[in-house]
Amino acid sequence: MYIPPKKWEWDKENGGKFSKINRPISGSTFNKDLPVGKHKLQLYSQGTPNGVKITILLEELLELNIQDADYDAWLIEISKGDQFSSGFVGVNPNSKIPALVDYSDEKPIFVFESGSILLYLAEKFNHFLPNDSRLKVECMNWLFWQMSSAPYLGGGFGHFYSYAPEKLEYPIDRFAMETKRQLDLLNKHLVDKNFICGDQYTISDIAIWSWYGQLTLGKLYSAADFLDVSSYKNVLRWAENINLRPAVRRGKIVNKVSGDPNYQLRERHSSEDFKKINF
Ligand SMILES: N[C@@H](CCC(=O)N[C@@H](CS)C(=O)NCC(=O)O)C(=O)O
Repeated sequence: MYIPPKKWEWDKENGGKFSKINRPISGSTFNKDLPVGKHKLQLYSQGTPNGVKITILLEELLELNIQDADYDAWLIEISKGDQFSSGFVGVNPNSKIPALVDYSDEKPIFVFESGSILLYLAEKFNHFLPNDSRLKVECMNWLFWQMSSAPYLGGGFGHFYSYAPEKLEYPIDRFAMETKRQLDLLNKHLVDKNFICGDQYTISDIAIWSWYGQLTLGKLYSAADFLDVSSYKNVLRWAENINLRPAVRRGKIVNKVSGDPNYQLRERHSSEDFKKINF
């Protein structure tokens, strides 16, 4: 049994998969500028659930023929520590993907936190956000729900079930219970709805699908059986439906470095890049 010392000290070797990159100090560790491509929107990301939220939304905007939503997506490989470069930290002092720079204005606009980026883009282009004020509140409720709930799924359940150096019953049990409670909540919420806020597909669907949709489709942490995801029938129906959208099929493979190598587009600079993928 672990008995915490009087004062916590940083043990570089402890911490499992991310022990080489996690530090108790914020800030950059090396000097390197970020690359800048030809579009006004420059995304610095990796195709994790937080990352694909943004590429899915951008692909949805492009699907509506909004040319100004075209973007360059540069890979920030988090297992290699790319998020600690001076350039990346200059855009997001929190050193976590995704981060976006919008060069549409005279002075670049830096946007970080995936929820903030979703809202920024939805408001900028006036799509995927309800105009009706009641529905907009509901959409925001669920967007903020996702932002505060997913760390229990990713940082809690996913970390201890998949990444931690030892399988420990207590944290796995605690976070599996919370994850299943969240899935049950979504399942009840979606019983009579096509989308999270009713009939309209919004950024709250994109945010929640990227985590809970992909989890239910068996794409996260190889935990489909363990969590019995197929029992959440309404979540599954909603997740499968969204998974069929062309923009989702494209967005979810951008900046991806894990899973099937045939469905990984490490960088995206134009719609032509998807021609490399055999969908
Ligand atoms: N709340 C943040 C979370 C971002 C986040 O945790 N990103 C992870 C990948 S999904 C990351 O960059 N991890 C690298 C690290 O922790 O060093 C958001 O939604 O943007």
